[in-house]
Amino acid sequence: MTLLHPVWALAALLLAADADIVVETGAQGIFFGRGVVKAIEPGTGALTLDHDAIKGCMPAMEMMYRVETPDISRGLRPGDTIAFKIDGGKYVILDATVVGRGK
Ligand SMILES: [Cu+2]
Repeated sequence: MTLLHPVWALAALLLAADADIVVETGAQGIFFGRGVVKAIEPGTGALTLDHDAIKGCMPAMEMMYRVETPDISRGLRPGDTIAFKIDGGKYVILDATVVGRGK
């Protein structure tokens, strides 16, 4: 049996804490957020957003979200600010409204 040296155990812990999966602690339920569209995936309409903190769900960050239907992303452009509704547990955007057009 090999015991992990305490220093390496600590390093592993720090690496794990740095992983996205630990940071993006999506909570179950429906939440409302606001963010700037950074990219729109052709086809699926998945949105990369630079979003503000989503109260009760996750802190501010830039990440990609799937959309319930590609229609949600239709008409959006990078730089637009949107208000959105999200299924926090699944990271799926259910609805989005443009609140500010990008330049
Ligand atoms: Cu996020």
